[in-house]
Amino acid sequence: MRPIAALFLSVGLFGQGIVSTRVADRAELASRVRAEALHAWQGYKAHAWGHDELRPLSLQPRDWHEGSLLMTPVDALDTLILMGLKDEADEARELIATKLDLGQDIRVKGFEINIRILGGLLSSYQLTGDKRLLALAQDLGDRLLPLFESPTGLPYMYVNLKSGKVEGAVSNPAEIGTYALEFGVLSKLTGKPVYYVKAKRALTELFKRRSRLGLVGAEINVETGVWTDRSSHISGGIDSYYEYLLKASILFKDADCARMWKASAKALNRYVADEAPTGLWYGTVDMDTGKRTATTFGALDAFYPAVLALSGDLGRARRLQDSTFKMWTTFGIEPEEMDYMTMKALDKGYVLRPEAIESAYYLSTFTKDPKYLAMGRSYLDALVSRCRTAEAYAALKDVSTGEQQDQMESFLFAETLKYLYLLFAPPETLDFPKGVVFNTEAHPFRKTW
Ligand code: DMJ
Repeated sequence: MRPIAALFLSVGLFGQGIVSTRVADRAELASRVRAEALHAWQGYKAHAWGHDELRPLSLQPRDWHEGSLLMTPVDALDTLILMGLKDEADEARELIATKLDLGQDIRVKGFEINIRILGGLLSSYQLTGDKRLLALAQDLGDRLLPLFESPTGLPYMYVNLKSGKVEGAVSNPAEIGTYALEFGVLSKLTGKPVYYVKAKRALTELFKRRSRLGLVGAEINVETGVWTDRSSHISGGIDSYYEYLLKASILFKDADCARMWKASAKALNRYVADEAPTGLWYGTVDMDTGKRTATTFGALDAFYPAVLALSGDLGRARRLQDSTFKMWTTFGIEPEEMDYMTMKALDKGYVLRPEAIESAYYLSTFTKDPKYLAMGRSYLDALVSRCRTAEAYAALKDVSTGEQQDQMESFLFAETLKYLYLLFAPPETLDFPKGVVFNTEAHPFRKTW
């Protein structure tokens, strides 16, 4: 790793008094993150090898379904590669190529399997050239296709990987609109347009059903196309629909997606954004009237500064990131959800989510402002002091008491530690933003076409 000069960064941001602090150089921070990733990986390997996840407190394996889909290895593989953990990456790749069984008689959530497994297989294929990963990706893409066979073209929520039987007619924009990147890359790499055609149709059918104000709701029936929950926000359940409109426009130079993104961003800024005394936030409104119905914001919403930065709106991106950092520092680590008027937590859990870190990485990349490196260091310190366990990393049940929970989601590897590492690592580690678009699980897709 290239040694980088030590930096003087401002911490104690946001009126707490600017304190000039000498921060260890970026290379040292990157190698700290790498060591933490290795620590958690070794815990997974020792106690849950071949399973979806490790339970970090009881040191027992956990599978999402009856059989394992190797959730952690698939999600972690490109991170191990980018961190230069070659032996670990090779071992994970071999496990996936020889043991991943996609034909199991299990009902899976299309969204999760798409972003974690299909996304992970495709990005790791692009990084390694291992054709076995592409073959698995195509097999999985084919098994997910029945999801789109609804009367509207909006995908169902669940599919049985063996029989193709679909279930879950009531879905939401995120679970409907988060296929275009993975399916688009699969189309590019296999030469079969069907994947992108279906995924893009889902995006356009959803966009078509926006309200007069240009907003989407929180729940829709994919068979009737009727909204069943008309509240509108950027949080979980809607979030990555917006993200994929923008990212598909960039990755595939798709002018329709660009148009849909621009119209959506405008409506969000007009109705959902909230200039509160505590800063700029995005809350919840009624999709038809624009009337504010909630002033909540949480760990998941913290993805939006990254999206704003990618879209070129650095002003809003910076301000929203200041708010999300305030959310983080108010509690020492971010809660799942809080009220931004009172700054009181409504859901005190922290499940090792990456979004605040992801946004710091984007803002650091686009602005080169060292403030975002200082933020990154705060995130790293909090993660290590609160979530590190003897053998891995654990979620928090309560950010105020620090009580840990027996859960380590695979996105700790795929996203949280990857974005932290990339924030400090030499920029040439990945050709972002020029040659790379990340899927919503932080799997980097390279524009090889
Ligand atoms: C990830 O699985 C993805 O980022 C998804 O879009 C929403 N959130 C989790 C991580 O918080």
